[in-house]
Amino acid sequence: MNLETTIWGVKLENPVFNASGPDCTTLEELEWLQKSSSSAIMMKSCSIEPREWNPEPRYFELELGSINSMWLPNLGYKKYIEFSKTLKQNSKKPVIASVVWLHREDFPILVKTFQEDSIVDLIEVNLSCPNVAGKPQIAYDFEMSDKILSQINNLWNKPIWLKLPPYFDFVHTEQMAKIISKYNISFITCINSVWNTLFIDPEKEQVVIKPKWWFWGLGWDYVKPIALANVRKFYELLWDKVDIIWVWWIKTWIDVFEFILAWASAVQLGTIYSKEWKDCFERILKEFEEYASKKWYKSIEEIRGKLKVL
Ligand code: RRO
Repeated sequence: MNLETTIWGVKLENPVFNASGPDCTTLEELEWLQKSSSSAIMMKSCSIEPREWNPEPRYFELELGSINSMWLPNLGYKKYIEFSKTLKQNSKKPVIASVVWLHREDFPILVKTFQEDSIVDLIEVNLSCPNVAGKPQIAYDFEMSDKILSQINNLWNKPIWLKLPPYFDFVHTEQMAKIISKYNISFITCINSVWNTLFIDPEKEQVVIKPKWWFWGLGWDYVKPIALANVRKFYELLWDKVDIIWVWWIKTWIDVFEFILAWASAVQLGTIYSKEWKDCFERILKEFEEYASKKWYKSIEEIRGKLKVL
């Protein structure tokens, strides 16, 4: 089976790579990704200044998913510009930057510098980090999102995509789709963690993680139906304007198959990558390929968007 897929002209050997989340913060971690079967190297979302981790416990695994409140730990954008050069020297794998703001003026600086001074292939603008205390997720503020995109719209030559939070009502998905279609956005990631969730350990009668007043972002099986619905709805609204839609709550080959059916062109591994480390790419791809071949599919394109409706 031909596993190749393309994102806005950037060819990927297969549709599976890491999410900008766990284990993609240091050069050593990124070099591990380079050696793995991940089809691209996605770097951790970065800010202007370096940031530390939130106090522990900040990550917890539940039966059906993981919760995190990492707090955007990263080494500062200048390091990722350096890393991208080293990574591109050593292999042809696409390298993807991810940028995030803490102050209003940050996005234009970050996007412009990655456009001009780095050799990354693609840039993700993270409008949905859920874990910075006192900062709302930007993509829930439609006026602010519009303003930010208008500020950075003319700064890009490299393709830009947006990482979005989940939307729970069509009205909001439609509002965001309208904004996206005004600007030069190539694709979007659906969905970031579902923020504002709480888990209680009944034995200890206690919350399980500490930062941001014990509330956190939820992922994995708990959020899969929400992620699928967001991919599909954005497909219906933007299929002729935004090329590719991604997700990152992937655990098994079944998830890969379902998200591609719903119209994702590629998928990202977050929680499973932090759990199984780099071997998960090869395992999931092999299982996916076996299943798709059994159904006589010969390419990703044959599967993409072919979800049957009643
Ligand atoms: O670092 C984090 O706490 C984090 C980020 Br930037 C993000 O986009 N999504 C998430 O669940 N955690």
